[in-house]
Amino acid sequence: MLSFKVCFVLFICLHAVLPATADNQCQCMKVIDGDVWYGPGNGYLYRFIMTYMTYDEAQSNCAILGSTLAVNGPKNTDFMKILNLQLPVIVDNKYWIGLNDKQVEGTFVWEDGTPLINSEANWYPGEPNDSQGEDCVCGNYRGSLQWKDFNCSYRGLYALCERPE
Ligand SMILES: [Ca+2]
Ligand SMILES: [Ca+2]
Repeated sequence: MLSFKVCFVLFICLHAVLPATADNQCQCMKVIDGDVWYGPGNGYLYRFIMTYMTYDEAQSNCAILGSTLAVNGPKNTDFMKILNLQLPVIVDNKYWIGLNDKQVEGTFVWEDGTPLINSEANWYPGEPNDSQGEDCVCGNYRGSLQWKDFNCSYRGLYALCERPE
């Protein structure tokens, strides 16, 4: 009985200390097929690939891991800040997210086929500007967590991959 009470008190304290997660989803790390994935608590897991890639290469590399370029994480800066604490290496680096306007200029679409809506958008000031035909999106320009459109064939960004928990 005593140990039950201790467990219960510990449970309550942990709940008070840890940031709230959506529906008690995993704020943790998981090893899948030998790779470590991080969950910031939004129901998805993330892996950061530190190789300079074009957008298409980043898509392929995420697909090899059974994932896609990040879609749900970049929509919520609070979760991205938690992920940055879990994976500090991403803080200062530029990476592709799963968002582009390849099909129709100015109409950005997520990798899951849904259109970008205004309330999700987190553009760096002055972006997107389609400078010389930029159609693919960087999710962390100048460490701001804000987005910038880049030329899809620019081999100079890392990849942030995402998969469901
Ligand atoms: Ca464009
Ligand atoms: Ca741009």
